[in-house]
Amino acid sequence: SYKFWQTQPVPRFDDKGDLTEGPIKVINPEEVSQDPSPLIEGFEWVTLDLTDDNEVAELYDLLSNHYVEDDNAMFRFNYSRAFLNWALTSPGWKKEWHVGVRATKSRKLVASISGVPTDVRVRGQKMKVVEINFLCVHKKLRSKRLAPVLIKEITRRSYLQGIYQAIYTVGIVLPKPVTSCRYYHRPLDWLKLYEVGFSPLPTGSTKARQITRNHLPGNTATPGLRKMKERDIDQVYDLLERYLTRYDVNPAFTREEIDHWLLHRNERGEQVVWSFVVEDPHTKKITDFVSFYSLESSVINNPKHNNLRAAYLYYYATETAFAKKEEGLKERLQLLINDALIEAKKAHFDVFNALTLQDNPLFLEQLKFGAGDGQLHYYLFNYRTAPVAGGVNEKNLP
Ligand code: YNC
Ligand code: MG
Repeated sequence: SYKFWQTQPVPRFDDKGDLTEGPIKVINPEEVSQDPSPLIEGFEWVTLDLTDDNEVAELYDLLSNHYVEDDNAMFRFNYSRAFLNWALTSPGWKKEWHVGVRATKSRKLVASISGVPTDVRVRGQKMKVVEINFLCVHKKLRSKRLAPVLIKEITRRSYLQGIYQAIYTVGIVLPKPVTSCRYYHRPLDWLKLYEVGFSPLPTGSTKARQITRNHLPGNTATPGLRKMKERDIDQVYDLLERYLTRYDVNPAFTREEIDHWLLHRNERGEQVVWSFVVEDPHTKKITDFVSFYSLESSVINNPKHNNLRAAYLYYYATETAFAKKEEGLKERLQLLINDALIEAKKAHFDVFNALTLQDNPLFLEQLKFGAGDGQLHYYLFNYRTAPVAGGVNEKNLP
């Protein structure tokens, strides 16, 4: 019945199609409270300092024990400290948007919600938003209506900064998705996926046959594919911007964001994101690029394995998208993404994940990705727009 969500400026499931696009509620900055609402007895609000490694470690501990699990409680996301740092200190990040709840006496961190600023374009309208992530409540504090309190607090802190719209993804259905996607998985180490209970053995098949089926060549096939470097940023920026604006909803990155999101490196040399470009040997022009990020999951209660190393397809782009009638797009993407699989295999990932959005349906089945159980729903807060069809360009469907 969505007792909380029906009070929020989000579209309703029964909205008619004739409503105008744009903000749902006009926020008067003078009416925004200067103080957070009170928390349940014994707990208090804190602002996390993620420039302090100890506080990153506290957030890591909360999330690694209490964050998102699959429906069967077999796996739980295990975002690394390096990942949290990458995701939460993107250009323009604000300390005030790293919100925590502590137990007053023990000082233990028991809940979190965070945001980073960015710009998105929705059907050509560019706007500033806060991107919300890492909403988490300790298992012992569940079902006490703490989540709505956290959401209202990050909303208040966003409004105070003059940001009145938000974007977020959630695994469950809430009012009302802009688009909904399914996760697809491409085994890189099939035997391990089988042993942890992630991949079943299809009836009539054998382990040996599954391993052979998922085997990948040792080297990439696209001529000119190499690691992305700093000197590639301008060209990748230009290509990615043109590629992404083909979609109804897309991020409006700055050059600094491209640098941050695609070339992140930390002092300890822990890598979170892998980015590759294809450079034409004659013109030196970057014609394609592809990236993926690393996100492990803990394997809960397995005698042999305790983690699953997953690579997630991130941004990619190719000049073939701008050929007449997008001729060759499908073939080019299959080549490029297969090379990403090979690079992920070389980097010892166990599985490569992708969603059914953007041009992904052009290569998922062909490259032996299989449909998973998980869904991901995309939401906008305080902004109404018509649903985006299946997250894909209808005209691109194979
Ligand atoms: C969820 N994930 O429907 P109703 S994704 C949003 N996102 O409200 P309680 C959620 N709302 O139905 P619990 C939600 N999960 O009555 C539940 N809700 O209207 C709604 N899990 O609250 C739910 N992390 O506190 C219901 O539930 C109300 O104790 C119930 O806590 C929920 O980061 C949760 O999956 C998720 O830690 C914190 O289960 C807890 O169960 C938990 O009684 C494991 O809450 C980890 C997990 C969520 C990952 C994510 C994106 C979050 C987006 C939040 C919305 C942001 C809106 C924009 C704000 C800025 C605006 C500006 C400008
Ligand atoms: Mg609760």
